Amino acid sequence: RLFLSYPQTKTYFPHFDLHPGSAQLQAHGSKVVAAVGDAAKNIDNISAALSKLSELHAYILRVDPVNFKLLSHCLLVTLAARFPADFTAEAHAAWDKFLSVVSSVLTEKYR
Ligand code: HNI
Repeated sequence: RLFLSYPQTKTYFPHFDLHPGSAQLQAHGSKVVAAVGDAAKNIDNISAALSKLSELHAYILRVDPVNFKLLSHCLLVTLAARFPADFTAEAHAAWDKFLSVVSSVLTEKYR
């Protein structure tokens, strides 16, 4: 969804097979979601839980922070589409807040 809705994000993945459902995309999506899971399990200290990833995104990958907002939006839309009954206004607000903390942590080393 990220690459289809916001094609500019593809520039970070020139080495990937970005066709919908590709094995590489599935494997990568699963790593990303596992990291979101780590953040949820360490919700009191997301900064420490994601510190390695924060360094990777800031110093090595140099992903522009705007892209984190785009990905967060795609994650919200996906949750809403897959779990319509659970996606109440409260769940929406909570996920939005949580993903913005995760994004801040992953981009804080840029400063
Ligand atoms: Ni991200 C690699 C998690 C946002 C571009 N990213 C990872 C890895 C995880 C990860 C986990 C794998 C690390 C490893 O193999 O050691 N990325 C996350 C999370 C978010 C995020 C949790 C936000 C919620 N990444 C983004 C965004 C972009 C991005 C917004 C750019 C659009 N990430 C990358 C790239 C890689 C990457 C590029 C390296 C891919 C590869 O394997 O070469």
